[in-house]
Amino acid sequence: MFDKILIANRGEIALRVLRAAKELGIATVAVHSTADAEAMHVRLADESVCIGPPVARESYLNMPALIAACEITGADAVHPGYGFLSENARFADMLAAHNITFIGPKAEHIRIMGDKIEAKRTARRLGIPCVPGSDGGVTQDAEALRIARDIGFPVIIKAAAGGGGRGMKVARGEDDIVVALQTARTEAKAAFGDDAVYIEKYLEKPRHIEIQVLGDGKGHAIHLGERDCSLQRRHQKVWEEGPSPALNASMRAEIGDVCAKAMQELQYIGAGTIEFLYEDGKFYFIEMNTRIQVEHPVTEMITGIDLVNEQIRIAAGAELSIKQSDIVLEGHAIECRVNAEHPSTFRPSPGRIQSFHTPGGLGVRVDSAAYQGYVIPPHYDSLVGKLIVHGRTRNECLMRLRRSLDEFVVDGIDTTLPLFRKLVRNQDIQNGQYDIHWLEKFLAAGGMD
Ligand code: MV4
Repeated sequence: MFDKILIANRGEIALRVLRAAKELGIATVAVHSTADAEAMHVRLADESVCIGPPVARESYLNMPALIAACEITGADAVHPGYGFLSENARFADMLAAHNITFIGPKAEHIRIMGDKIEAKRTARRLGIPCVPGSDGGVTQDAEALRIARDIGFPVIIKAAAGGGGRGMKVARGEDDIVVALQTARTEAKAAFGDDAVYIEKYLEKPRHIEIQVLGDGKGHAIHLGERDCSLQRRHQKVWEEGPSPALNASMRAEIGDVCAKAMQELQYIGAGTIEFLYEDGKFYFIEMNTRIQVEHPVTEMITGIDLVNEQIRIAAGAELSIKQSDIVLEGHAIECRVNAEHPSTFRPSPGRIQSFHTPGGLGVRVDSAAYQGYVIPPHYDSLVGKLIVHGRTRNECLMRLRRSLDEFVVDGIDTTLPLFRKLVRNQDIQNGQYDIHWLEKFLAAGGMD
């Protein structure tokens, strides 16, 4: 096992990793920018190193500074958390070259999944169902038109280097395809320095359902059920829950087994998420994330499995501590991302938290690095904390969530708490009847006015 882990992140996920490391008896090193000197992850770590100025490019994304911090402190492994360098294959390679373990998958698998064309080709080869579309990249108008006619309109053109919703263009008919292809390629080149794009059938009203997987690269891989992340605004997840209100046990077992077998075949190492669009009873692969995700506590609450503990143990060479038959999904969990943003305009609201009181009680978990008097810096994402609530049934979970949201106090800044207090009382949400466009429509219709 590792002696000392360096956590290349900040905020609630740095605390989450710290806690897992402490339970394993592993010493921790926090890194921080000058803006984060007073941050909770710095206070709770055994040691800390300042790695640069507030701007992330020069601190949390600064690979040489992170390697130097490992060498100064003698850390033998790095946990990247989510965001920042968590899906950077060059960082994984660089750590390996310095004999430091990257707590995550092989660089090769990060690289494949980072290229959305390669990811889809790999998924298809592994027997994962994909959205109908081009076999690889598309460059020519005639080729795009032929594929679009073949799969039928509407189609969507996506950047190979994109993901998370950046650089997508929908073409509703033959007249749109040339402009959509050109615009997508130009935007992809400008945003990612790579103009490779591919075409898919555009699904009009899908849900976003993702399967959590764990592999040990030693012949074992399992799935831990799904999370429904359909409630998003501008490709930012707002509310995640598991199990999905749209699935039954046999559909879950079927797609879960496909994913687990695929990860076993790939010899995937660590935690991963396979993202699908789900429409009319069918799953369509879109992307795979090779990191721990923000919403991982939903899965932890319904399985009882500590995903970060598994990540660390697997990276240290251990086998999976659980087999598929040990995974029993119990009850229901919902996560609300409480952001420092205005609840209807979503304008960022950094500043000093005057008063901070988190809810508690049975089935209630708050993952946050905030505290009374903490000043949220303007340089990073606006997550203040995650409220995760568990119940034996979805209804019990909703009841407990309603009560928890009413207990939660964050004064001094705007937060998205009022949005969640509305959502948890909404009839469609209570019925579990929503797709990927539901939240934007709710907001556009004045749901928060
Ligand atoms: C799609 C789609 C419809 N059809 N692909 C957006 C984020 C990126 N990960 C994939 N995205 C989409 N891909 C096909 N073939 C609709 C979206 C999409 C979306 C997906 C998940 C959650 C919210 C979304 C909001 C708008 C569009």
